[in-house]
Amino acid sequence: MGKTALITGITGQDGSYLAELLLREGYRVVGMTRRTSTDVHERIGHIVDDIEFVSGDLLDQSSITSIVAAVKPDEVYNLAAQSFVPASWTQPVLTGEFTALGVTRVLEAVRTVNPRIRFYQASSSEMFGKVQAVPQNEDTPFYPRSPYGVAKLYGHWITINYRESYDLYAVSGILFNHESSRRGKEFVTRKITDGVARIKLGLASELRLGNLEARRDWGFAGDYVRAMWLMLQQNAPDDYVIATGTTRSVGEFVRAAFDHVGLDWEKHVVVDPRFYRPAEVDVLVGDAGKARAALGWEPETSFEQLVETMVQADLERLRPFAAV
Ligand code: NAP
Ligand code: G4F
Repeated sequence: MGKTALITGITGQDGSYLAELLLREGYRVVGMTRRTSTDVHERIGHIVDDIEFVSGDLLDQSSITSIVAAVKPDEVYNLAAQSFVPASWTQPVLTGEFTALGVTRVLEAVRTVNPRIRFYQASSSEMFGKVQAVPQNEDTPFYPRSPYGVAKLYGHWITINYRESYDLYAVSGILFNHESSRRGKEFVTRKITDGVARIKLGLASELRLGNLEARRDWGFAGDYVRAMWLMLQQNAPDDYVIATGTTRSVGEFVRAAFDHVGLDWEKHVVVDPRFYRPAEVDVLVGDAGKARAALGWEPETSFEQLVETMVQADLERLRPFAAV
């Protein structure tokens, strides 16, 4: 009998890649989704018949506990969250409810239903915020700079606390930014590749962005979900940083994306202070040495491949709308 995995956040970018990986590994995959009046299966349309869906919400303890009891998972991947950093300033309480307390609700369900279930928490490099060391690893002190970062830090520590209090196999993956053609269009990489494709196809003339100086350690989401799975296959639970070890500015991503279609970015990009943040994370770069040594994990996709793949996917998606 294959294992059963329960994924919260299965309709998101990471949920879609993780579901694909677990299906390839022979798992029964169950996805928790919240009720919506429209179809949110865009990212998992190609595997929707291979997944079982259950209806629940991070805000609702009883639905989560009932789901864990009914599904009987071997592994729970808690990917659901309010994940867009700017929205955490406009909706700070909701972000705390979803992204912080939601973790406790899922952990409570695991603890009370079956403490042998293995649990993965989607922690974030946003917790390093105003970085206290370069590069950042598992021992770097945290200094979050947004309500989202603060909420993720709560989720990180409650995961460790449940591991230590109840002897759960509960791990926190501290993942640096990871992107793909399935990334939400509000995040900067996808906003850029979508904008570049629109400009190239004559559907737009400018791209308005905020801080071009911010630096991120960008990897490919498909590589990062493999690390999540590996973290739950070890003899003992532990926390890991997952990153490429290289950092690029938003401006460098912009230039690479425009270069790919042979356009001059300076003719199209407009810096718009509306996209500045009340407090910025200036630079992130991770040291994934521990994951490399213990999990055998390495990123397989380069920055250049990531940018090209994303631009190409947006060009193909938008081509039917281009003027002939
Ligand atoms: P995403 O695309 O924004 O997906 C978020 C998922 O959470 C969606 O499936 C969403 O469902 C679900 N969700 C939100 N609120 C919910 C609620 N109240 N109840 C149930 N489900 C809810 O995020 P992602 O990029 O895949 O990231 C996955 C996780 O990793 C998140 O926790 C994120 O914070 C974390 N993370 C991401 C990165 C990154 O670079 N991508 C890095 C570090 C950590 P709907 O479809 O219904 O909205
Ligand atoms: O793409 P972003 O919105 O991602 P951010 O804030 O780094 O957060 C993402 O990565 C985290 C891991 O570190 C995750 F936990 C989180 O859930 C999310 O997936 O912004 C990246 C940078 C920022 O410094 C921002 O100020 O890009 C800068 N930026 C410049 N112009 C912009 C824009 N960001 C957005 N979203 N939109 C702009 O127009």
